[in-house]
Amino acid sequence: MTQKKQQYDAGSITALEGLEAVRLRPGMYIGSTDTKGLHHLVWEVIDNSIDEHLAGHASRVDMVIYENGHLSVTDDGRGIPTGMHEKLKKSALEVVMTVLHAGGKFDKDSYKVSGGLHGVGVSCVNALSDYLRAEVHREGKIFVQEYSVGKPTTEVVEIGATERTGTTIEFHPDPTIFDTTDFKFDVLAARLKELSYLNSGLLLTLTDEREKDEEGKPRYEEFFSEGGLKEFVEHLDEGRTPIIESPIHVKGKEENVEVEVAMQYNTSFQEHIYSFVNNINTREGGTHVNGFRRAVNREFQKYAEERGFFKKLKFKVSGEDFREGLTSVVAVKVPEPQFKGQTKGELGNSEVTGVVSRIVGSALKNYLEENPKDVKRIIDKVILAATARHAARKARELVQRKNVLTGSGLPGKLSDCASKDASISELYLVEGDSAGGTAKQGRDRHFQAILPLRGKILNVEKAMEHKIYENEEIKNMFTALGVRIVEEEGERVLSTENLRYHKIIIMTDADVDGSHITTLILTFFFRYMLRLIEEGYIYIAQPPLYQVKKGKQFKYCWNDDEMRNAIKEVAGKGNESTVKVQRYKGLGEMNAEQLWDTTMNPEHRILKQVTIEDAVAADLIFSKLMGDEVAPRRKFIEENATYANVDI
Ligand code: 0RA
Repeated sequence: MTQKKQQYDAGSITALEGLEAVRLRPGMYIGSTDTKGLHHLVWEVIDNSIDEHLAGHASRVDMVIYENGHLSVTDDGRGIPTGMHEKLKKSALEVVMTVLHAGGKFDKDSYKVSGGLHGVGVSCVNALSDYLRAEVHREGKIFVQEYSVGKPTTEVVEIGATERTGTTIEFHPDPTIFDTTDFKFDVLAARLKELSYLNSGLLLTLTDEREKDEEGKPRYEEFFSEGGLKEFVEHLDEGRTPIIESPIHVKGKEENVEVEVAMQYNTSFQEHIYSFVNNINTREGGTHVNGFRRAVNREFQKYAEERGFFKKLKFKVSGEDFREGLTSVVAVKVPEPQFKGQTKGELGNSEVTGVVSRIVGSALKNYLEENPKDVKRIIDKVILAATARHAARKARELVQRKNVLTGSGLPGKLSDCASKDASISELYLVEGDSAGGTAKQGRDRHFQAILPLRGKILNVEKAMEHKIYENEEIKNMFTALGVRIVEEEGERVLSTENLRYHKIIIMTDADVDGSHITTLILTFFFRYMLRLIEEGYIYIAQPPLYQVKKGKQFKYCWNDDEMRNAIKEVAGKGNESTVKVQRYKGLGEMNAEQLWDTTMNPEHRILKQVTIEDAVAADLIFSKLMGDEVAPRRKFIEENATYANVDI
């Protein structure tokens, strides 16, 4: 007995050293300890269940958030093996849960994720949880083991009989490690939805016991897709008008690399490619995306040229033209993926380019031959795109050349700041000339510049590109910011080398029109200057909604709660009725001093930084709000009424 115990301890020591490192430097393993890192734990746990599905053994995954803040993931796979691990003299279950990088699978055929942030293993989750419980249904028996901060607190015990197989991991994140331990329903639901498209046939469910309806039923959602990526593309294009009957769907496998692609052409002018490797979003693309683009360009070019469709054009049709208005999802499964790039969001495996290009190429060839009507519509659109791009380039060159020629080249409407140091300089984009005037008086001219925009700026979601460069407000934004669009290897990129301000602040009225204008400006940044959002340069100013005033005393309030409190404070208890409340509907109702105090003074103002937390979600919102289809826009505005009804 004593000997056995010693062995147990000796075995645990190496394991604990590994997991101790995880607790010491959690950021190295899960990215961060904020809400993003917290949810990373969940992705890590579901990844294992998804792997069971990919190996052909699991058909559903159920996630539950409990009232006490625990979260569990249950699958109906084979169950983690519980037998003795020969070398370590411990249950395999304990090895998987307590040894760093032991992983789940011992077989080489599975598509495990190496590099990137996923794939650090469920033992990391264990190390970062103050409580974890693993329950395995296997070979007719139920086995359970519990842990705390990565260490077993019980042996593996058999607690009963069962007719099913599968694994449940229930855990509670360690609050001494994480800034927050509050799981977000929407974040989890968005990922489960995405996973359902990426793994057709797999049922995923989410139950939130923290939120109950009148009958006491917890909040519950199911995610299931029969059509997989085809349905994913249809979902992404909900707000757009398709031009071909149904998405083109390609599936194939070569040399252990599985490829699935779905693509749809719509009447918009943008290209949207969402790409995944082993279910993980590769935001920066990579070799799989290159292979896809190569195939699309090659097959369409060949098809159109063989039939003489481009004979009359006086300019070359470029790769971009074949992909205008194209929404696609490219998903590959690669046994040993290598991730590159700043955020490890780019696939590096060079062999994947050829595989994707061949599989997509041969499927497209067939499609082109078998669907002449749809293809005709696509080719017409390509020709239109090429023509428009030709016109746009001329318009853009004209605008950009003018800047260089006319000295400072700055727009007449810009009230520039004195500082030439971009890192401290701010540009306020202000709705209307009158608010612009107030802002100009109120600002600190040393570092704050003002550019008034006239009314509603052009809706770039609906406009052709060359129209954009003809638009006065948009031209002014380009020149004031000092950015240019340049072509590199046939692709357009935003050059921010000469960016003149590191804070670009959208300041509009706190009413429906104001938020519409903010959305229009954001759509412009999203489509044409995405880099500025990605690099964190775009902000939204938050003017106050009320001023509560009595005599010489006053307070600014940003919401109704603050306003009610301020009334009590300013008027004194029992004196509420004699107080004056001013509701600000427009920036114009504030004088220069008030605007400085509340909205522009860096010491008091509230700025909301615009981030792209989830490009897929953001994009969906933009196309719904700005696209052709009215119904999804109305639905979105209704569902997000708080966004639209600041105007009481
Ligand atoms: C190791 C080997 C096998 C399955 C698993 C691990 C496994 C791990 C997890 C984690 C969550 N759910 C899971 N389901 C299975 C294969 C076992 C066999 O060959 O029967």
